[in-house]
Amino acid sequence: MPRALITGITGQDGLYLAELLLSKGYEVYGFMRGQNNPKRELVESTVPDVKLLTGDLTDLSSLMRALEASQPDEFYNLGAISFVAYSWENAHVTSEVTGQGVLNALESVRLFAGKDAHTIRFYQASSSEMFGKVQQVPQSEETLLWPRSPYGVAKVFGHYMTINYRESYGMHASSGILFNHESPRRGPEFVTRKISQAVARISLGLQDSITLGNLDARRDWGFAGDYVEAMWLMLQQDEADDYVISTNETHEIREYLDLAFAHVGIEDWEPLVKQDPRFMRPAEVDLLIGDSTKARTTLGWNPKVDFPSLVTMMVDSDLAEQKRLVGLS
Ligand code: NAP
Ligand code: G4F
Repeated sequence: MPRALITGITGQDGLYLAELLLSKGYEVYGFMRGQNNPKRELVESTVPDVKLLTGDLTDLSSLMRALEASQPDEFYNLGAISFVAYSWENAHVTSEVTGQGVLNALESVRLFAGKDAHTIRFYQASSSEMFGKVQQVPQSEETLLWPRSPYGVAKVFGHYMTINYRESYGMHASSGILFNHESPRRGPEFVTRKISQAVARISLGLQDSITLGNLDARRDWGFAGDYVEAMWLMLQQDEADDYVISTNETHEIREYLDLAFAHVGIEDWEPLVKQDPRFMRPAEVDLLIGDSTKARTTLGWNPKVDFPSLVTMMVDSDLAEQKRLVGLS
């Protein structure tokens, strides 16, 4: 039975990846921080077969202990402070967790396994946020990185550390440059979920309007369930490498609003959407659109859920949740 260790188990991708690996017969260990973490219950009820270990990406010895306890064949480093807006106000801790946390994870494998470090296949959750002020359209593995946020800068550090450990120590360390991926498990601070939750509440008469920031930004949005499959495929290759994972389509936030409101029968949504500078960013990433040709040809990966299906999946899930919360179902 192969064994996998996942950091970020309490997050959106951690849960989907754990489900995928359990379905493939893996013994799965989840690394989570904190005494009395409020997300523990969610993990225990969603993926009860995952064995939980506590620690923090900023604490090398806790990663070493997790490796000792899990003896993994595969290590998926998904843990990060992942909310871009938060990273300006908390730049130091973001660089420690999202940046140096990657170095700690890589170093823990190297120290733990020594000359056998290549036998623990390592996945780093890199991000399209690294492309920032994009230097090429669409963005591929060859595109120059130009991060626009402390989060993006920290991800660039982690990305190059992963490549460096591959080149310096022969580690099987791959970096997935994933474009935005969403799901009903997305945190409500991210724009897609913020909208799907508000649309559900507005249609049920529980909320009057939604306040957003920049509606002109464009993102290449996919479904998280499809994207964790790409992570797994990367670690099944003989050689470690870097791959862009994307749908290769881009959409404005306005298009997400169009589809989400239309799904609950509201065509004229403009009066229901307010804008507030509070939600604008000091530097914006205006346009993301990926070119995932390499992943499609080498890994045989293809996204299955398209943009309209993703939007309706999220709105339907929030409608069900809101109805349950107010006792309508
Ligand atoms: P998420 O839902 O925000 O999950 C982040 C996870 O990191 C949570 O489990 C969180 O645990 C954990 N974490 C935070 N600080 C930690 C620390 N100091 N030590 C250990 N764990 C810590 O993010 P996601 O959407 O699943 O994304 C997974 C990874 O992919 C992240 O690295 C993200 O940056 C990257 N990524 C995401 C996307 C996307 O569109 N979703 C795209 C590209 C890359 P708590 O519950 O304790 O906070
Ligand atoms: O949903 P977002 O917060 O995601 P963002 O910044 O693109 O980051 C996500 O994707 C990255 C991959 O490219 C990941 F690495 C990262 O961890 C995270 O998962 O914002 C999307 C866009 C931005 O342009 C933002 O300015 O939506 C715009 N936006 C407009 N109003 C808003 C809002 N974003 C949020 N969160 N809240 C708003 O009210």
